[in-house]
Amino acid sequence: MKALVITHIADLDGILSGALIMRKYNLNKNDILFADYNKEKLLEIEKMFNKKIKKGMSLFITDIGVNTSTSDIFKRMILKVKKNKGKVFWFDHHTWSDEMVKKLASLCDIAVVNENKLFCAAEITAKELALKDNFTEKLLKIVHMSDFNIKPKDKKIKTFIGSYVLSTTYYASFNDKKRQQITRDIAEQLSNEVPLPVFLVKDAKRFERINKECLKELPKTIKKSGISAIGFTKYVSTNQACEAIQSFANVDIGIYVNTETYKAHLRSKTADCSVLSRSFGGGGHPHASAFEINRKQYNLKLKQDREKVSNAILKRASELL
Ligand SMILES: [Mn+2]
Repeated sequence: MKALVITHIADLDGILSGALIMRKYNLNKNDILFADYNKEKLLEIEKMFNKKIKKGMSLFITDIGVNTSTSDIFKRMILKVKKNKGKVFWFDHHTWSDEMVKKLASLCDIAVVNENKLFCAAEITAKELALKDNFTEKLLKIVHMSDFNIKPKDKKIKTFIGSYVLSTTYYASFNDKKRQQITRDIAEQLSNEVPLPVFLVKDAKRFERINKECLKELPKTIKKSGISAIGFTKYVSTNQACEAIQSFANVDIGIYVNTETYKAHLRSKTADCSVLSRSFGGGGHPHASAFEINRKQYNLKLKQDREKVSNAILKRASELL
């Protein structure tokens, strides 16, 4: 089958979902487009998609949810595939609004979407493609722990997940083109049954020291209001940063703003933080979600702008949650 894949760039779940489809249908690494929730970046992906789409080509979208700012872009791409007599498959496990299900999932040939408490995107993808080999099974167990933030007991698995978290966090600071390329390289290795590429381990090690230092910067930036607290730093793994904020401020919702990528990452123990993320044009799960800070509006290098951002987010949080 001729196919294109649009999958999530940020973590192992998205990358593996793409790699599984790549292996099943013998795709080239350039047939995978790594995307995010950002509208401008998704418009770039659409341009790449438009260059690649051919008659009879199918489209797989994996590990990506949709929000009101990106839904029209996805709709255009889906309709284009259908017009070219291709099929569209969407495998996701993030929270979808009823409106988006109606607008987009209904256009797909197969859509396994919306919040899924049991399976992450790679698991759904493997199931739908009937991939049951040892390599896939083994890796799915790891990606499941990684995506659901389950701490592994096995030390080797812990290091394995840690390498992916550190390296993908590092690659998030690359420019778009370089990040796209290196993520495709990871997918290619995974599709060739190499679970842990050598360059990725090296990059993770190189990044580990920076990660530790930036994590130390976090506590002095934390601001708290009600059940939420927010902190600013960069080059830190998302879960680690949010957990540090939650425990430091003793709150339910930890909000980590990455001053490099302008992304706000939310983690909560009880409250549904995805409501807050969606209100800012982002998305995710009830206890793990994210949204983008407007670069044109704020300069996160400036203290006064960081304060404006924290105030706006904490205010909205106290209104919604
Ligand atoms: Mn995922």
